[in-house]
Amino acid sequence: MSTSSHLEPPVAFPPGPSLEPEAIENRVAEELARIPFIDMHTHLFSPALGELGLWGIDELVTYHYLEAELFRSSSVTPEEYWAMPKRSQADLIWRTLFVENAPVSEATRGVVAVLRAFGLPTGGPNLNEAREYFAGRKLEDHIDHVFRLAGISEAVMTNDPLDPVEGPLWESGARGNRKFHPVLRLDRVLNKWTDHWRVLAAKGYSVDAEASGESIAEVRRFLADWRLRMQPVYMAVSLPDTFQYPEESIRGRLLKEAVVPACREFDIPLSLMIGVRYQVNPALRLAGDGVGKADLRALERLCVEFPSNRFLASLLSRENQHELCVYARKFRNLMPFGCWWFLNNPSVVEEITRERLEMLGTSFIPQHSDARVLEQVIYKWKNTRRTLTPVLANSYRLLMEDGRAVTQADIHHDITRLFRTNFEAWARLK
Ligand code: RAT
Ligand code: ZN
Repeated sequence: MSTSSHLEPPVAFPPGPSLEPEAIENRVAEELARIPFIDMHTHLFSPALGELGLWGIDELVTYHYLEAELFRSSSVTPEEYWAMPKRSQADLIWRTLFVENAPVSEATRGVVAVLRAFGLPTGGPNLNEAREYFAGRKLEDHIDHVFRLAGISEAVMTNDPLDPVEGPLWESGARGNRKFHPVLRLDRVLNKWTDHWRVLAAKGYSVDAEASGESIAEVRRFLADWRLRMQPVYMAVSLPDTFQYPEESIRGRLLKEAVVPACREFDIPLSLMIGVRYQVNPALRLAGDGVGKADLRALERLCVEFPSNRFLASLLSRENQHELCVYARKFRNLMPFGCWWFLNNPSVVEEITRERLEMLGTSFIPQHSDARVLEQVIYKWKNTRRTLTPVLANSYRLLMEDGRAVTQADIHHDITRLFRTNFEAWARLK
């Protein structure tokens, strides 16, 4: 069982001697392992939010990234699959993707890395031993252990006030804690007003189907109430590839007149995750979304119109990444973050991060895990460290070649900035 700990607190580093070129890669790897990261976007939940928090082997194996892969390698139909109990779904995915085929994809390899981290068999014919192991874990201790193995000190949640299960938990007193920061996620309000305005109305806000009359002011009251209740570190929304701003739509008005002003008033960022083509194959449910290139003029207009707002931005399309860097060079209120979802593969992460370092120095946030199942942070952060070690090392080697000495203190400072303080400063955590 691996017990390696990454969680030494960040320390001020004496500058020290300049490093030899051959030493760079090891020093980068050491600092990446030593500095506890902040995972600034996940779908994990603090234990106070009860059953919402997913963990354990059956959840890991039925992750929607793996469900998408199942349907390519098995003859099971989505309808047959959804009718199965979770345990049988996990057994089928294990057999198909891990026993009958070598698990070489990013998402399947991730499960192998997690099993390995807990000293469990990685090539067994079934999941019995893993099930037994997870059944014996106590959640609070397990969370500490997992965070240590992943090298993270904190995870930022995704909290939906209109979720019929989650909303009432907050209303009856659930809170974030020092390990789990809340985020006010607004997809239902902004993207699905027609289906959800009645939920707001039922909670006592005077809103209507067209978001007319008092609706905008009432949405602001709703945001203010939830800001007090949840203390979110930012507000967030995922947006389609067709997103435009300004836009003659309910979303356009709510964004401009309620959400953006509320973020400014509360001095928190708005996270825009743009580029989803929702439900291109609805039979796959959560795995049914696709990707499309977005028009980043929308982001430009938001940055221009609201210079005193801070925007976190993650773009789902690989084709948007260079443009995002250019916009970040133009607008100091724009913070690119993460290699989101279909981009979180070593080949693409390497390319995007290299480009960002070249264009933005260390003024961006390289990654978030997007973990939906607790133990996923172990493999997702392991992969980030492994992929970024040579990328960062190469930047320092080029710098040395061009005539500037590099010390361990430089490396420590930069990695702390990338994986902690850029986010802390943006979200006013410190
Ligand atoms: O990566 C994912 O799990 C996606 O399904 C989405 O949840 C995405 O990350 C999001 O936050 O909308
Ligand atoms: Zn997400």
